[in-house]
Amino acid sequence: MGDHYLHKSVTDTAKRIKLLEIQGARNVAIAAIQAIEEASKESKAKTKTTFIKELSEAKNVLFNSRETEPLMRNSIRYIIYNVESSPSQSTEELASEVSRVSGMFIQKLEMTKEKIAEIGSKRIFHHARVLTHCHSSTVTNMLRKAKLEEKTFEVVCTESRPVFQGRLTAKEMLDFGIKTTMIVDSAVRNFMNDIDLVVVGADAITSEGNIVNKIGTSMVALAAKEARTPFYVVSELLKFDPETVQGGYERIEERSQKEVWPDYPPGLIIRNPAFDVTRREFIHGIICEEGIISPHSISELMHRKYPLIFESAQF
Ligand code: RUB
Repeated sequence: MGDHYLHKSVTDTAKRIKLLEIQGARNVAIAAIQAIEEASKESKAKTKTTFIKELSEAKNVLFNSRETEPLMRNSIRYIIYNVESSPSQSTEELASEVSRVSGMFIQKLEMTKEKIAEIGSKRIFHHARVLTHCHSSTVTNMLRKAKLEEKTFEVVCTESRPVFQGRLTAKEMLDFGIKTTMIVDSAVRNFMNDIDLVVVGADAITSEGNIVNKIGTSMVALAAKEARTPFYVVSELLKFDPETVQGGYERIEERSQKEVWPDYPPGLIIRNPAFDVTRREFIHGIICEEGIISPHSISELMHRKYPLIFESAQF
């Protein structure tokens, strides 16, 4: 590895992300940013070139921990872009630049989360029955806000097989004092006629306005469309994947068969994609920090609001 090395915070964080000890796009991105920051604070690099090599090795390890995480990629590339374009050559100064940009990014994520909650909670009306799939911290924060506004509503959570992130959602809802029902994933259509609106998170938003979220989301969207139930995606704009503008497809992570059946019989083929794509025609609106927008407007909005995301996409 020459005179540069991988910091333990990076390898540990990548491992925890892979094992789903840290889950959900926002938590994954924040953990990755913090790992990069810690690594650069303790970097022993003597030159800017070595410092950047360390950063890009850390980037590769973190990017490989989970494939479908453009928020993490956008944040880390943006940090590296700032270091590359800094006039400074001193590694101490570059490490402070990493801290500055990391802090700014995390603060931005906090602000967007609150803004989204403020906007989205208005769609949670009195006595609404809200269905959600998997666990999205952006969704649960929005529902918490609606509850704090003293609205009475109930939530239906799917289990979200194979690793049951729906249980995290259910526990959070109960902690917030929200009436909560859990159903198995395959019961969604059965209950859809009793649901007033569906809210799901996103791991990625593509240039065409499609969204990538936990496996099964597209089936929930299909059932919602059939029942004419509004289907909202609740997501910060920084989950937009600039690579999709250039023709790239969002890669869908395929996880271990053992998550589906730990001691599966030999010879059996098991497929376990973590996410699927919900096409924009199924999406009523994307609830983001800029308001409730049509998925059609995403590329234009991104170019206007976050031009640097396109510029830093090469890093
Ligand atoms: C989590 C998932 C979430 C999004 C958004 O999948 O699909 O809906 O990541 O979450 P996994 P957030 O558990 O496999 O990571 O709003 O917290 O970013």
